[in-house]
Amino acid sequence: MTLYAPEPPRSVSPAPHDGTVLQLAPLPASLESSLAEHHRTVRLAELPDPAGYLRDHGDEVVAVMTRARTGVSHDLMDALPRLGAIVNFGVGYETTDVSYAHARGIEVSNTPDVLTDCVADLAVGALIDVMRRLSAADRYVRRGEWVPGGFPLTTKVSGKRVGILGLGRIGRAIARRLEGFDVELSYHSRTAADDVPYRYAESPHALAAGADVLVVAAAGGDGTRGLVSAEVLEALGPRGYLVNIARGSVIDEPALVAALVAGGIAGAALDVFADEPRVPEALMGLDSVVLLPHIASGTHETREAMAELAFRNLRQFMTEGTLVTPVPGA
Ligand code: 8YV
Repeated sequence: MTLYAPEPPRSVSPAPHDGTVLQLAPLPASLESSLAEHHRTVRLAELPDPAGYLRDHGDEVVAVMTRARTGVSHDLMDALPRLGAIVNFGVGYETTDVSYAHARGIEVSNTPDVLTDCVADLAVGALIDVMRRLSAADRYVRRGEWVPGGFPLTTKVSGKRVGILGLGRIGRAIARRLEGFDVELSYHSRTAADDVPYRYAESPHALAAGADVLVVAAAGGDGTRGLVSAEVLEALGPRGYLVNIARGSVIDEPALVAALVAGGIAGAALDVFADEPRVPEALMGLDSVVLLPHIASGTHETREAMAELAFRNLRQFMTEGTLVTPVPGA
């Protein structure tokens, strides 16, 4: 359907930000219908000539809805002179240059908190999966191998040393859950936190060197790119496990693949990859690796809460000119 001249919504938002909402990425159905119901919404990717639309109608757009994989480029911001808000469906927003947006007077929002529980739950589940080989054991039973033999022994989770890279909301929620497993917790983040009982490690390398499991919970983007390097993986060692529920970019993926293939680390549970949805072919046959399709926030409850919060951000911007959960500047 062409949306050059969208149907007027049932209740167009009043000033101060009357105008078109440009949707850049697919969103949950409930969010898309709220958008269509309340705001003039244009889905850029569905237009026959997106560049032509931006040229002829770019000055009608006051808000953009996007998600982490898509973000908003400099060129797109430049093409939308009245743009005032970039509303992200998701907590991560590393694909949007927030400093550039702020310099142009554009505010950016994300969906913090509402997904913390589910992402932390999945991190713990993935950690147990890779150490106890749940997915591998499931495949073993399905292949009919249980009858002839016994499944190889695995690695105990409780009592281990777990290092968390990035102690933000999600890192803290993972740590809280793991306290129940009597693990020894340490962490590394840009600055030490004074309100947690966990040991602070001065660097990712020091964190990995003192951990049996390294859990990556740091935000993506240039500031954390390749933080888990070949050297960090080497420090984690052949008995160490890696869990990543953050962003593929935080890990040097070729180094990780090489370490897993060579037994440089014991295993990895990965919900995120450098070039999603592509997963390195070399990992496909490894039982020491749990491969997940970026599902950490993917429950009905959490995606609905994310959709609601994203919509509340948009609505408040359109009616009052402010955002509910704006992201901070650099
Ligand atoms: C989503 C996420 O899978 O919120 C994030 O940053 O990575 C996940 O919750 C997705 O990116 C939502 O667009």
